[in-house]
Amino acid sequence: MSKKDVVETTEAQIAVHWKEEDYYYPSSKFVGQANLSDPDIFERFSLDNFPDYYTEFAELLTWYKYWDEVLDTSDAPCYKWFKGGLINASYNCIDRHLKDNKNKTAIHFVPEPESEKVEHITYQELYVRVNEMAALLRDTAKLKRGDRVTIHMPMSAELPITMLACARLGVIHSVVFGGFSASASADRIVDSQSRVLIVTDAYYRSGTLLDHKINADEAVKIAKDQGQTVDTVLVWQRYPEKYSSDTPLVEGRDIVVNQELSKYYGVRVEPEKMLSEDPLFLMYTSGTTGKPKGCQHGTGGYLAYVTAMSKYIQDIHPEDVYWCMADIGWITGHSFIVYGPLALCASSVIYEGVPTYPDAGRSWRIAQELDVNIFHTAPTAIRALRKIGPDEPAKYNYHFKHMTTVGEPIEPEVWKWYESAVGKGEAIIVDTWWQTETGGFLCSTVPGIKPMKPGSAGPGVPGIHPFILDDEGKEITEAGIAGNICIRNPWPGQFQTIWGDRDRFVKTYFADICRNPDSKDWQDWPYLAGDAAMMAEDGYFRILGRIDDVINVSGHRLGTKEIESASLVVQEVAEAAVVPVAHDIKGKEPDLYIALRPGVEPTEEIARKISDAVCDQIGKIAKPRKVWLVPDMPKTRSGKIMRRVLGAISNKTDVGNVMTLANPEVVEEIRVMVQD
Ligand code: 6R9
Repeated sequence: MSKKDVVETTEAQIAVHWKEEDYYYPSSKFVGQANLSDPDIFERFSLDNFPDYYTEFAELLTWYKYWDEVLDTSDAPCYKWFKGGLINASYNCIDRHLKDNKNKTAIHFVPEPESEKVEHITYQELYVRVNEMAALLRDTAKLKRGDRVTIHMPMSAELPITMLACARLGVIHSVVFGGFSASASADRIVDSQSRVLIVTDAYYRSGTLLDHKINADEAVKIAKDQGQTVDTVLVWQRYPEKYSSDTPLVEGRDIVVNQELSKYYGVRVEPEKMLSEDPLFLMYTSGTTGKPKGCQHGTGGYLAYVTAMSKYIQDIHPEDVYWCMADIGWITGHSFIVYGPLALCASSVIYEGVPTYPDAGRSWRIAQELDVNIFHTAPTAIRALRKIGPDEPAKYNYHFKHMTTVGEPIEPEVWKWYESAVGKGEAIIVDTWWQTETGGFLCSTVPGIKPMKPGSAGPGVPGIHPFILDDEGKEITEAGIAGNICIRNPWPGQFQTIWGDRDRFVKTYFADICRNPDSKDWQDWPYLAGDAAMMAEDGYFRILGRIDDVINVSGHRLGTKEIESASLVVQEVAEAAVVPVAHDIKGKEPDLYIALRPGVEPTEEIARKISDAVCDQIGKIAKPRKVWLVPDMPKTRSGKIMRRVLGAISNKTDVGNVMTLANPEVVEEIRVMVQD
């Protein structure tokens, strides 16, 4: 086990934020309509019945051929779920709904400018558009089953259309969050060896139409320098009639999708019959070292899992209008805007802009106009909406039956405002704890069965068996003691590996707690999530935050190493250390400490240059709260930077005993600089 001092930090957090809270019970109206209200599910999904209980999830899908084996563990911990089964994700999200529901809205696309019309795309229209796009990908871009393609697009209806077109062909998509920089896109192009990049030329963000095409040119250039050639860039035009990007098209490389599609009008593409274990997509996420990890998700297992979670935890019925505010460029958007809701034939809302633009009522106007009744967002958005418009929800006529929070721990005060103001006391809330790696939920209450407890995610969802280990790798069975949360069993939504790096996959998530590295038995390979948590007497888990070097900014995971590496590109920088600082809206923000090279005078200009370098290389979401140009880093005698001391200074908490450091005097100097 890593020797990170989980208990010390978490107890401090608990003292500040967390009190044992009362339970909240779902209304009988909710329970009466819930997709899952039979408590026997926990009995059926006990480990004695593993892995067969997961066939209940797989049966929610339409298969060309059923599986030969539920779970193949012969290459543990790389598992194959529903092995031998044949399936297509695009078919399951679209074609199978046409017979009964072709005129139903699949996607409501809400552009950021309120003057623009909302686009309502029926399942039939989605079918037509996905088929035509699939034909373009196959015939113009020459993509085929197993190829990888990088998609760097903002929130728009064209993004799920592109993803589903890839899935139809068996092409593995890798979507990069739209707000990420060209360099982040390039890293993912190189790692996934994509020869095709798909982008949108422009998009709206807080009232400004941003040119996005420019990032594509830059990304292709950087990727080429790193040895990966992109021969085709497909450009969706955001407003083909009104606006086109100033960034010119590159002859022989760039193709305007909107125009090219005219060649494929009316073309239909048979969905590829994929093996259940074939990869569906890659989703890159930050890790403890600089290089992002390409989490590889399979087809049948992933789709079965997110469909079941959408049905039983999100409680989506076909007649619901469901709005998840996340960005499709993150796992939440993949699983709970696109694949899960569409597999269930729901109507899924996609909103281009930020929830608080142009004012704090925007989200509630959207909910009112579209009759949204299931709402899904993150603590960072809830905090922002609460801060700028605590009384806004009451002004609008919408009614949620169900709400979700995801991405970070939610403070009980914020939870209560969410429940009473946003939910108007009528909605149940699920606090879903999970990760990019896990595909779908791990801990949450089942809304029709278990009561809610503000600040706690809840027990493992049916089929997931969590437990806590201490730093020596011993199980903690007592309630109320913080440790490392782990999952005893594999599950179908679990990622299959890190793209191209099986060793890193095993090392990061399993090796530290593996009972026998040669074993092919799943019981020897519990999953280490990398979060600190504790279990209460009632079996509910309270998630306390990351134990590795990851900062969760507004629900987005940023590697401290990524930010540090970005700042080190600035010539004058000698050393960099990033620590998270509490922020009342974003949850955490990075504070960047910099020691300059000898002889370099600290200036505001250098600080700005460093901050810009971080934004350029990663994106604006990584922008440091402040760049502190310090005389030296506090270090241990073996030369390790004491990030914990810097974190205490940034957060104005006790730095503890620093006398054992190699340079204790610098701590006071930095403290004065930061705190006074
Ligand atoms: C889905 C998603 C994963 C990390 C995870 C944890 C934090 C997510 C949470 C939560 C407390 C919740 N996290 N949900 N912490 N309560 N309900 O967010 O995926 O971007 O990979 O982040 O987010 O620390 O390990 P991802």
